[in-house]
Amino acid sequence: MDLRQGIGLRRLGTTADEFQQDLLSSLYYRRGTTVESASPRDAYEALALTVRDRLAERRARTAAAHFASNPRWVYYLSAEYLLGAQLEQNLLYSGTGELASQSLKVLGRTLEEIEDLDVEPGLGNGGLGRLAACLVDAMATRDIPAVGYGIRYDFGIFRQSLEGGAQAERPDDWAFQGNPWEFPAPDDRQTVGFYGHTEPVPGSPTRKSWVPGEIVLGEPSHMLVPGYRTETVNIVRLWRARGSEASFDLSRFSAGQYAEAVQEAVRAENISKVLYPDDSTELGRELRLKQQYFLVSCSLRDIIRRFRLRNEGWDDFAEKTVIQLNDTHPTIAIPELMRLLVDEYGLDWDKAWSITRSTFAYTCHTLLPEALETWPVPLFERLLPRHLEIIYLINMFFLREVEARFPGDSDRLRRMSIIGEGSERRVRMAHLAVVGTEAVNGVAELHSKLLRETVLQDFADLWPAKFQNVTNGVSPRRFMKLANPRLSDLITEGLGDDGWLNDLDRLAGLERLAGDASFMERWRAVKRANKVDLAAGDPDSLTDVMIKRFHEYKRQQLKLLHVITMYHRIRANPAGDWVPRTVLFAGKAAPAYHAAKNIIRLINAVGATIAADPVVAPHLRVVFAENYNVTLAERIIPAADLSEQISLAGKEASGTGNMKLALNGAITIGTLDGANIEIRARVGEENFFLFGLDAFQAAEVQISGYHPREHYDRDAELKAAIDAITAGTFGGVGREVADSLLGWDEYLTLADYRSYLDCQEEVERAWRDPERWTRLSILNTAHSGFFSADRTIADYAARIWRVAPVPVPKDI
Ligand code: NBG
Repeated sequence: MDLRQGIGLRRLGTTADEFQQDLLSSLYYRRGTTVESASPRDAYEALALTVRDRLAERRARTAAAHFASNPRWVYYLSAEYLLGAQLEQNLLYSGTGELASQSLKVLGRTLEEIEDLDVEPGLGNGGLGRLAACLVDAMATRDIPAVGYGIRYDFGIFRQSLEGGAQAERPDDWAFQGNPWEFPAPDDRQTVGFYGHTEPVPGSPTRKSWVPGEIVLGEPSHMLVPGYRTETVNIVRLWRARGSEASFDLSRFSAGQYAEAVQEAVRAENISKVLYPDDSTELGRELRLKQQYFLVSCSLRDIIRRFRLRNEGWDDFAEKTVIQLNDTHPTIAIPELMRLLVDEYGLDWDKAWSITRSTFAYTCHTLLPEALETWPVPLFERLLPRHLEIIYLINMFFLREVEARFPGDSDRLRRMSIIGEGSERRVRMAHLAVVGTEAVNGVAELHSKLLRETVLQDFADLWPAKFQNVTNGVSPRRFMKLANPRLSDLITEGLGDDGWLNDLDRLAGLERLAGDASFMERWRAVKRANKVDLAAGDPDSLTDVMIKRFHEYKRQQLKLLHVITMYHRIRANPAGDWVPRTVLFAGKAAPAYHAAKNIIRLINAVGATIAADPVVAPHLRVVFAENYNVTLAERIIPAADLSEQISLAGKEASGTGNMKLALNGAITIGTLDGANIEIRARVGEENFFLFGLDAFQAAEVQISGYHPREHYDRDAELKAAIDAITAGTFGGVGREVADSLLGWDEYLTLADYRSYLDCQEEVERAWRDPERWTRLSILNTAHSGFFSADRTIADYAARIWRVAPVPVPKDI
């Protein structure tokens, strides 16, 4: 089949004139407006469409190449994607930035003003969602045939603002004005069932038929995911829930019962209405499970549809398909594929199970027991009756396997069962995910080790080869080139060319410049200019950043105790030779997570007290940047001097902000947690500020009985910091924070306080020597090349997916 002729695409022009022509065409033909009346929004949309066309052309060639080679596909299932702003990225990836700036003049606009209209789709909570975006970027860059599947939430992660120093949340109506980057494909609509009952199929012991009680439509649209410096353009396909035609009740409407008439449609559409703003606790909400099944059901049908376009029968399915489960959220895909194969396509159980098991792989992103999803059996039974039956069968066969390996070990059976038998029976999604997949991976060395040795130990005993590690990575395009153009230019100059942008190990070449006086001078100037741009505080102060979701295990409260102690020290000795610092916090707290919100309030209260204190304010400033998102991260990271990665060891699975900051020349102060360990190993012990208990010691402390008060009683500065809070120094705010620290301090904040403070003094000694600091900074960048998402994808491709790149010829 020769697809080359089939495409017959007109090549889009690459000259300024042609680009401008296309821009005007977009304005006239697709926006339906004119130059004279074009609003900034019109200009933005016309430009977006013009750029999008360039990528769509590559997309068409990618699809043709993939179709012709019938490759093994990677399907990435993720409930979250934090894709970041699209315009800037797509200008870079299509190489049209310059053309765009030039052409916009015809509309009397500048690129800068247009870029402000480009709203980022905030379809994720934090690390997990942004990782998904970095990985799809790297898959395209590595020419891996892949589709990312997700949910097109109407409302993304809430917008955060501060009201009286407290977090306030507003809905994020990100696509209110439309989204020019999206291609709706209503013809690829899928039908999803919920509730109802199952009926036996005569003559078959395992096959059943499910009669759902509610039907919802899933309507996809996709966004283009271009690779960098390659022809490949992959897609992310996002599902939006719709009521079926039958869900509108015309007779009720005619009778004036307007709300009742649309009730069913509204119920259906609620499924993709809003992203759950919580990435750490199981919400126990029916709607969340509905979202998960909705994503999975639509995506699997789409995957099968795509498989059948090119293949017949089922023998090749697992050969041609690998489905990566991004955390447990899409785990219901395992029983769903079983249901499709057994009930709908009539395969026998064993065959279906062997296909299913070799199709899926699972990435775990947490160590917090409360973040491992479980669902009450009665809820499952009501919402997905057939799936529960299938899970019971999977569990029965699985437990037989365990019993055969460990005869008589009933305790082990109880621990490993997919159904937890506590006071309430629950389906353990992580167990299902391990049982139903070929590979399970953690996201950093320590995390993978702790998974094997603690959380999933029984499973690792049973199937040691199944467990792997793939250390996370980040996109150097977004977090260096786009976020930090000054540094990127300097690096390119230092290395001689910009090949490092998709071969990040080449940053190692900067090592030889780490002692070069003029290079160092310019490195410092870049950092300073970035700080001026950020305008968070004195650009000559040490910019100390802690940017991440608010969670007690991440220990923003530890940073805060440091700030309060500095406040006390400066007040006690105003004439001291203080290192000026700007402490910048940014991050959201889950709306129902009161302890985290209390910490935000306290940060702002402490910040206000310091700002109002003429003695301390010249030396210390606390800034809380509202509404942390990808766009804001891109502004803060390039300006950071010090990267705070201070979680209690053994709690942060990996972290990815730590990687972005190190790549941008910030130096880490951190614990031996998550990927910090690997960062330290690469950048060198002497170029990393280490403090605190390690994971083993932390576990020991907790086991042997931890008494936070002992630290408080023993350490006068710590006591003073906590007493200041309880005494009302910060407007009476934060007493709950103090109470929890003194009462139980789940994450050993007080145990690590002294070590952290000592380490901050080491930081200041280094800072006082600008030569030394600059060298540290350059070396951090030079040795962080490993943390490219391109390397992460190479690892997944080689060790988990067993897929090879399929380059897209330029002339196809
Ligand atoms: C987060 C971890 C981070 C990790 C990211 C990406 C969840 C459930 N987990 O440590 O907390 O970097 O996943 O792997 O969001």
